[in-house]
Amino acid sequence: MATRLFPQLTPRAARALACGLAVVLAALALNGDSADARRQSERRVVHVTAERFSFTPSEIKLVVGDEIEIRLKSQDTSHGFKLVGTETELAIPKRGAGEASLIFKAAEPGRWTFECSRVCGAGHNFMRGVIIVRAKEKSDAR
Ligand SMILES: [Cu+2]
Repeated sequence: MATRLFPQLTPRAARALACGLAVVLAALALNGDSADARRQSERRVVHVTAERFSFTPSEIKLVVGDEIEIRLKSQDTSHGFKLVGTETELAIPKRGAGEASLIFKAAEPGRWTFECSRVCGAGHNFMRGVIIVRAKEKSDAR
């Protein structure tokens, strides 16, 4: 009897254990998914002010997977925003004439320089900033 019972119990116990593991793994995966979804739905808006001859902030720090909206406005004359090495370039209207906006997706780690693309005066060539994207770490999981 014992020899028949034992082999019957073992697969059931194994199945129960496997089920428990699967549930834990599924819960982990779900947490990861919902955290990502939450980050996407709460797309951060970064306000950047352009002014002779700087951008404020001039450094934007992101983590891979982040997606932000950059809203640019000027405190004086019209400026431009060019993401060096890309096709991205837009005009920033002069003060009081509205904002320019773009979406930036941090797909991979790296540094992206941006600069003013509209000659705005003597310090125009120094008018730049950088977007720094670092790799996602386990401690970033929320
Ligand atoms: Cu300029």
